Amino acid sequence: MTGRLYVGGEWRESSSSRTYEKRDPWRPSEVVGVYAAASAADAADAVAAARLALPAWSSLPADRRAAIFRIAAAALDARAEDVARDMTAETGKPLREARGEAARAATILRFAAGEAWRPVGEVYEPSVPDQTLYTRRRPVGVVALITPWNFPAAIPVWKLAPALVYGNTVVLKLAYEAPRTGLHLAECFAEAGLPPGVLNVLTGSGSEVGAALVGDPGVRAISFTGSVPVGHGLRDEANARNCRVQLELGGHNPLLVMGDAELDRAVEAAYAGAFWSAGQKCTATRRILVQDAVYDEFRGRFLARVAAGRVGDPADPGTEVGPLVNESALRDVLAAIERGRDEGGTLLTGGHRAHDDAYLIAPTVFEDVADHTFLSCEEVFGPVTSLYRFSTLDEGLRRANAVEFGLSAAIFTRDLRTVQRFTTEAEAGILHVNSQTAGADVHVPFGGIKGSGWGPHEQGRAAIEFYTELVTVYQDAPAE
Ligand code: UN1
Repeated sequence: MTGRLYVGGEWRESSSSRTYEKRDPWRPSEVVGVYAAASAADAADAVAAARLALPAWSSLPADRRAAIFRIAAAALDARAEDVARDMTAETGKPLREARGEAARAATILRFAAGEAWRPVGEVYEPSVPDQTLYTRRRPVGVVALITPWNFPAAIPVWKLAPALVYGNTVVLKLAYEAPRTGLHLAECFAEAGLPPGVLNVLTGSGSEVGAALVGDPGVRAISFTGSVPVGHGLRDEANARNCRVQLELGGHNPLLVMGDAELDRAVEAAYAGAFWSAGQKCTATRRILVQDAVYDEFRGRFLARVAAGRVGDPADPGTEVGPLVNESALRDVLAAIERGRDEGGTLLTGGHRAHDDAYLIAPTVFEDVADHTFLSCEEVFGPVTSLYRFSTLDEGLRRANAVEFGLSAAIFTRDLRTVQRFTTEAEAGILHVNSQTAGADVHVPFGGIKGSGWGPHEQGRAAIEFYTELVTVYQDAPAE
């Protein structure tokens, strides 16, 4: 498989002619594709193409934009199985999750098509006669989208769909580790007849292409999902030139299991939250806090569930936990596990590489991890979670909240007063009552508080905030 850049409606090589090989995390000796390594010059060309396309696209009636989205969604549905298989081959995401994600990407496009019909302003009572006083949301201009490999279909789409529907033009930087999945999206839009330059798609390294986009004065807004240090660096540089920035960063998401919880459901949710996608979600469950009365029972059932889990080849539709994305991720996660042990954590299961070739780590569960130590505070992007024992709801909430991050949090309980306290006091942007910490419906806002994000939330109606500029119009009628 080979892939090129999509710039100004044309498929082309990198201006530097450089390419890179993408390997399969399950069979690292196998090259699954060769992709263009875009240069800073390609990034500049993509921004120029997006600027050129902006006036015509932003003045196109919304129903015409929406029509293109509906065709692109159908094109994506038609190739959903290929998208899923390519996603599995290049990132190691288990096929069962990859299939769900491919379908979700098409659903996001259909939701966005509907958004094209919604109001983009409000009318107010005037304060003088013969005046019409209203607001209008207008496109921001050229937006750059810098996307991660862990949701290589859903995240590019949930950024590009609102960006385009509100009349912006886009330069999409795909994750280095997931080029093929994202190129499917570009192909679907090309098939759907999107005008040249409205969506430009680049593959290659973040340090080169991402950096060029951040510094390009033609880029008016940047939406980024990824790591904290990269996000903060990008924000500081872009904000200094008055470029809008939206960041989706990490999480350290707690799951609270109360004494009255439905334990079987809580166990399933803990397993899925901690280990699906090999824990490589910013919404993954990093801490499982269990109330005294049910701690031992929960611990036993959870460890049994982990032992029964299907770990292995991600292309097998029965596999629940596959490999990590690459060798450096494997090394980082193994080092974090080592550090967890050094700092006094007890390893209950897992903790080791589980395959000679594949970047597979056995689902790993710790206990006795002190609250202030590395594993309890820092995001380890892998299949690693820890169990904590607590007694009162006050204590549980206080400890759940005692991290820098605030992306998602979950609780299992049947008690309404407990739910009320949780939804009022849990410090996270996404709260789950009796469901796992991960997951994001297409039509509701998604985003964190505290150190998990920056700027307005993504998805649903909330996306309009970031991708439009609000202007207020005082429109006085001329005298007769
Ligand atoms: C989900 O939980 O389905 O990168 C979505 C991430 C988040 C998206 C999570 N921005 O993991």
